[in-house]
Amino acid sequence: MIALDLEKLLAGNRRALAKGITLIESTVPDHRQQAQTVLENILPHTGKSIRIGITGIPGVGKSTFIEAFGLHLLEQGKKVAVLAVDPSSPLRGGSVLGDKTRMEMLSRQDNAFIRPSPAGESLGGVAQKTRETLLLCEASGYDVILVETVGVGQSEYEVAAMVDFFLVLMLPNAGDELQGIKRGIMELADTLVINKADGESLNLAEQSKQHYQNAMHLIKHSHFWSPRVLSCSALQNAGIDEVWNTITEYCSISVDNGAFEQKRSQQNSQWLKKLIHEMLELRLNQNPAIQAIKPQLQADVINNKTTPYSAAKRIVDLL
Ligand SMILES: Nc1nc2c(ncn2[C@@H]2O[C@H](COP(=O)(O)OP(=O)(O)OP(=O)(O)O)[C@@H](O)[C@H]2O)c(=O)[nH]1
Ligand SMILES: [Mg+2]
Repeated sequence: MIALDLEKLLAGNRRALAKGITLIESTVPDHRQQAQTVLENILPHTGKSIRIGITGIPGVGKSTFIEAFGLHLLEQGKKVAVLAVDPSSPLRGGSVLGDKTRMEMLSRQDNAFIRPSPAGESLGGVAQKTRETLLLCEASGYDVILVETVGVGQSEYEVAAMVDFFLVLMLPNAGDELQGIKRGIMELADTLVINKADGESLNLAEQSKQHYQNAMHLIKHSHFWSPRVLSCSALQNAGIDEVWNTITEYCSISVDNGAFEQKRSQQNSQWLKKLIHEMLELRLNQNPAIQAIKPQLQADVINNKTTPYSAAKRIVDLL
């Protein structure tokens, strides 16, 4: 057991929050149990923040942007938490933390909390732990939660599925069509931001903006929101306020028309569904009776001695 003072966590104590996250990230079964109890207790105090996902290719300026954006939010009197979903973090040693130098100012502020991507395998993957950490941060009084991902594999989809607003950062390179950004990502974006719109790239950034504005028209969106295309310079701190204004505008519209709550409910049901699947699969893989008959059934299916349906049914019936 890790001694955790819930009152302190709810009052915004950083050490209590860090302890809570340690519990969530722990692979010790007792800790997992305790973490779930903590989460159930804090649940009534969650949900009040704005959750923003941020993605973009390596070098686009995510860390620099989060530093500038985070500081802007602090100026607005917000408390800001920065989390990361980075599937490659066990190799890279955690993207956000490894980058703390790029968020030097932000990481020194009392009202900012920066947490690197959790490492290691677990049920639901890194995204599961990040979702739970997000809830803890909300209970601890953070008004805005930024969830960063470099977008390897499925991680953009996982992040988009846990946030209210999804931001895709792009480079000012109008010629280079979609810059290796998968089309699916464009469909996830609630707003595209062309970063590095400064110095010699200023014109190029404007061209890119036009290009993407046209491209975004071809993509299907929600009935009340057409994704914007903005430009900014994270380095020179220009255009950052416009990004925030766009997000608050989106939130205000979607809260009013009910889409905000609806999206969160859908995300929760999807999350539930995913966990049920993963838990069932884990049970199947851990069940000795099933493991005993599975190789034979697999061989029978391959040799056309039984159908995949019958084999699957025999396996699942053993649960
Ligand atoms: N000119 C210019 N350079 C920028 C801007 N934002 C970031 N950079 C530079 O671009 C480089 C990459 O920035 P990062 O913030 O580390 O990019 P990142 O997306 O976090 O990169 P990864 O963590 O590797 O995925 C750095 O040298 C930054 O100084 C900007 O607005 N303008
Ligand atoms: Mg970075």
